[in-house]
Amino acid sequence: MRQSFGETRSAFHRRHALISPDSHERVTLPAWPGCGLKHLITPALGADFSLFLVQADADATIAAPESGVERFVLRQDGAVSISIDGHDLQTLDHEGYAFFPCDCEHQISLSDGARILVLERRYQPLANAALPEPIVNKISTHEPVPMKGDTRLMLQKLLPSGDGYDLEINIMDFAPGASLPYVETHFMEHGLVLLNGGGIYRLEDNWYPVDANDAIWMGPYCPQWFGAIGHGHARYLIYKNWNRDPL
Ligand code: UGY
Ligand code: MN
Repeated sequence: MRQSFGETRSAFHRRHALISPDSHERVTLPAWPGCGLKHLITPALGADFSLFLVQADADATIAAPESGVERFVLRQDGAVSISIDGHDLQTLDHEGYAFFPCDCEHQISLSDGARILVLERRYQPLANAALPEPIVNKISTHEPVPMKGDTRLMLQKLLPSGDGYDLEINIMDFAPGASLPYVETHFMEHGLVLLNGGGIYRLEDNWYPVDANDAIWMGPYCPQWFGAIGHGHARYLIYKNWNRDPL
């Protein structure tokens, strides 16, 4: 989508934000040597997580985050491999992803130019629930299932649903003309990245045209609805905090 001079589609409100690529800001961080980072969603907005894009400017090796932080990584481009607990490197290929529970010793190896999407948040432990297992997989291994019986709106859950997991990361695929069945409002929050296609996103009382590579933060109780318009499918990756009592 073209921007006029001095304008942006990015918008920041109390319960939501739309972050369009024209307003990405590149930074470096000590924990990501040799990489440029573009933070899309951070706790500074009010979110309980960070969602950011990473591009390696040289071959880079990245260590696990600080204790208590869980991490999800989706390969976007280039050579990306991971090692867990000192085991052999495993390569992430097309739409490959990895989930590292908190305190899971691991390394991410990125070749020069490789790109990944990263989500990190502080784990919410649950008494008597074992820590979740690390996962290395790819999106295409999950059979899409219709959401609420509508075959024009397909869902893939990338993480298992055991008690140890305190988050969901899903892929939602909308056929042209499909929409969410109602305006959702819930206590969970979302981080969303549009992977393909576009449509209209309702966030609180605003309606936004959205396109591939846009990111959205939906805070708790943000009224939300999406309708896919255009010729192709619209498809997004969506995080939500999950499986934990809101008290
Ligand atoms: O899982 C969800 O809450 C999802 N249906 N929300 C959304 O797509 N905005
Ligand atoms: Mn929702």
